[in-house]
Amino acid sequence: MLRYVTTNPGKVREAERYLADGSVSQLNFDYTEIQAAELAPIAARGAREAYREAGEPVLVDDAGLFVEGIDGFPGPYSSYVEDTLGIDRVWEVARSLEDRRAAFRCTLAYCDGEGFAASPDPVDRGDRVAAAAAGPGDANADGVDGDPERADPLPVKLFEGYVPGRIVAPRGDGGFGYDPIFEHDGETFAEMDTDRKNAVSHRGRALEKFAEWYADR
Ligand code: ITT
Ligand code: NA
Repeated sequence: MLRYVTTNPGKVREAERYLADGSVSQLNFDYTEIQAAELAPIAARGAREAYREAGEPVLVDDAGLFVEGIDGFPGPYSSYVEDTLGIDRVWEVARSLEDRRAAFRCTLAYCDGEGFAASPDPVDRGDRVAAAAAGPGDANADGVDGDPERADPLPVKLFEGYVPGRIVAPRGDGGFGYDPIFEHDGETFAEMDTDRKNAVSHRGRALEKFAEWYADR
């Protein structure tokens, strides 16, 4: 059984749409979130820790909101900022910005204790072309320089998704987290139902790639 590692039931609801009925269940495990400028090393390290905890295949989901006009903040600190400032005050900060463009990013990290077939690029970065809001970085670098995690031999496979949008005054009551203040194509994510959000979202894009790989691995 694949375990979807998150404390956030909203993520699981979205993920279930991509994975066969009964093939995945939530592992409510709060893995250590290292400080890093990128989501990939955080997710990769979390996947190794979760796999060692669970002893069965795990998929870690690390996401963040990157606001262009404030250099990609809160990015990897999105969870902390939601808990401390809250989304209404994030909107208050953003409303004073000339440039309210933003992006959600999601990195999925899979670990099952086995190696993976060699591939030229272990991360599918297909939709990262417009990832300017997320800043530079190498998603393949699993761990930062000097990080002892880098030497961890447990293989992890990464999948990424990205969606552009802009920060707006809160609207809608669906979804979770920053959804009410993130508008894509005229609607906030909180105004969309799960299928509609999945069809365009960072998580949906990452899950689509994962599900395809997982089905014929
Ligand atoms: P886990 O780490 O246990 O999975 P979390 O909610 O803290 O739960 P993240 O660190 O990945 O997950 O999320 C960072 C923040 O971004 C957090 O405040 C989430 O509510 C928010 N977030 C993540 N995905 C989101 C989405 O699809 N829509 C809106 N907000 C999202
Ligand atoms: Na988190």
